[in-house]
Amino acid sequence: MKIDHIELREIEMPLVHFFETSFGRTTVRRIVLVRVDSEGLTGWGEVACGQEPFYNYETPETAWHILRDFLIPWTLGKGWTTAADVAARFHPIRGHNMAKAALEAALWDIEAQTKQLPLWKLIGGSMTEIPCGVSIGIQNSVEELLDKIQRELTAGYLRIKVKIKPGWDVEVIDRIRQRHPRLALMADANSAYSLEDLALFRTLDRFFLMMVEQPLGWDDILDHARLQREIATPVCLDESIHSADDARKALDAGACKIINIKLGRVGGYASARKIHDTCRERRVPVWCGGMLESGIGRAHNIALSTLPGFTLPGDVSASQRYWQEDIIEPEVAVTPQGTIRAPETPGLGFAPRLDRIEKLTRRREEFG
Ligand code: OSB
Ligand code: MG
Repeated sequence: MKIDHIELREIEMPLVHFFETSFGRTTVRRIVLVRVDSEGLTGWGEVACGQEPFYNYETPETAWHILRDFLIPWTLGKGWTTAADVAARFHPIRGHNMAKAALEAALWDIEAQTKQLPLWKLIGGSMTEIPCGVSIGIQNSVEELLDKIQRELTAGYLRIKVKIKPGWDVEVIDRIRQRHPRLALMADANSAYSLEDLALFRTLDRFFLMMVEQPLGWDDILDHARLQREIATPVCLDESIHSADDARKALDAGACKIINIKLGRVGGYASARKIHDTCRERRVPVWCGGMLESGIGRAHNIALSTLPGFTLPGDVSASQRYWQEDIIEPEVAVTPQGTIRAPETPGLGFAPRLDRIEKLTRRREEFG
C-alpha cells in the first residue's frame, strides 16, 4: 500500500434532534473526515471527537493538528504492508486516539479493497448481522423521553440506553420501568457522579438495569472498582478504557463487568481488536459505542461490531435517527428485527457521496 495522497475535510452536519448528555447538548456536529488515496483506491475514516473537549480532550482542531503535523507526514509516500503496521507506527504519540483511528481506519478500508474483502471480514468479523440498541439523550421532559423510547421499540431496537445526570436519574428510570417492566434498559452517566453518590447507585439496583455506563471519573478505574464491589448492577466502562492494557487493569481491579469499545476512543481497529480479545478470553461481553457519527464512522462501527465478542446490542443505529440526509450510499438502515446487516461489497461497503460531502465542507487541506 503506497500512500499517494491524503485529504482532510471538516464538514458540518445538523442533527435531526439535539443530543444531550451530562456534559452538554449537541445540535450540530463538526466532523473531520480523512480521505486516503493509494494506488487507485480510496479509503475513508472519520474523527469521532465532539466539538468541545467534554467527552475526552480531543477536538476537531487538535485532531487536525495531530493529523497534519505528525500522522499524515509519517504515513505519506511510504509503502505499508498492512494497516496494522501503520497503527504500530502511530504508537509513539501519546493519546490523540481519535485522530489516529480516523487515518488508520481509512487504511484498513484500502487494505480490504486490495484484498477484495468486506472490511468486516478482513478484521476477523464473523457476524453477518449485528444487534442494535439506541442511545437516547436527556429530553426536556420525561413524557418526551417515554415517547421516544416507544418509537424506538416500535422500530425494532433491542435495547434502550438513556443518559442520566444528577436531577435526571432515579425518578426517570423509575418511570421507564413502570411503563416497561421487562425492557433491556441501561443508563450512561458520562462521569457525572462520584463515590459520594453510592446510595443513589444502590437505589438504581432496584431497576435491574443491564449496566450503568461510566458513572464516575472519566479517567478513573479505582473508584469504579470500589463502586462495583458495592452494587449489583454491572458497571460498564467507556471513557476510561483506551487500550487493551487499560481493559486488563480494569478487569483485574474489578472496576467493570462489561466494556464499551469505540473505535476512536481506543485508537483504531488494531487496538479495538486487542481489547476485544482480552475481554473474550475472560468471557467479558463487549459492545460497540457511538459518537453521533456520520455514515463513514457509522459504517466503520458496523464492521467492528461483527467481531464475535460483540454479544450485546451496541449504540450503532440507523442514519435517519441522526441525519436528514447521510453522506453515504446506501444509508444505514435497521431491519424490523433490530439488526443491521453487514455489507457484502469490498472495503467499507458504503460509498461516500462526494457531492453531499462537498456541500457540507467548511475547510479542506490536501497532502502529497
Ligand atoms: O457516552 O456513549 C457515549 C454520544 C456522544 C458522546 C458520548 C456518548 C454518546 C452516545 C451516543 O451515547 C451514541 C450514538 O448514538 O452515537
Ligand atoms: Mg458512554
